[in-house]
Amino acid sequence: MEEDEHQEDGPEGSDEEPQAEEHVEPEKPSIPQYDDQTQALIDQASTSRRLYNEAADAVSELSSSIRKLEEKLNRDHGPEDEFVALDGQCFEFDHSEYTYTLCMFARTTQRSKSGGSDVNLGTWQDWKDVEGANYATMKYTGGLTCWNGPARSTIVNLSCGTENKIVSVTEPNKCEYSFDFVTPAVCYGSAETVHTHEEL
Ligand code: MAN
Repeated sequence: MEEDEHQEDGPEGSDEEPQAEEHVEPEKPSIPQYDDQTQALIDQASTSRRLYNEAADAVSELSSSIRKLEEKLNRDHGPEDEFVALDGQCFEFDHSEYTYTLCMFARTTQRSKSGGSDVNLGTWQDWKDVEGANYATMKYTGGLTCWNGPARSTIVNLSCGTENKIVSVTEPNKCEYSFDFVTPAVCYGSAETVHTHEEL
């Protein structure tokens, strides 16, 4: 007891030091300590929240794939679906100044060889009705708007060829592009042959 008293009676200023140490303690309440049962519930909630977010992300990705597949299913791929295999395929054409790209049923682009990003020359709109030659011309519209001009657009003329390939790109009018594309998909037989196929 005496010793205790001595300590207390001792340098009173030294009492302040332990108090100063105690001041560090208020930081502790910022990391709340829960009883085991509450902590278990918190952990369970965190896990559930993480699993929910992962599932929601997966649903969102699947919805996006379903939407894209539905769009693809609803697209007009020709009277015998002969263009379905081309849907989504991309082809490039090397021009002196630009590299042109055609992504079938999606978009056309132009990229300058001196740098810069892709310029949208149009997104898939529809087939261009040409009497006697349906499914021979594709329209891509609503591309990047030209300075003092229209939104860029592209016409893609299809003709029979042994491989899928862009054979020429021109700009007949400012910001109106014309691609010539050859493909086996338009190497139709005679109308009779097509008819016979339908009967089979
Ligand atoms: C760029 C290219 C050309 C186009 C002009 C219009 O240079 O996209 O094809 O004619 O812009 O300003």
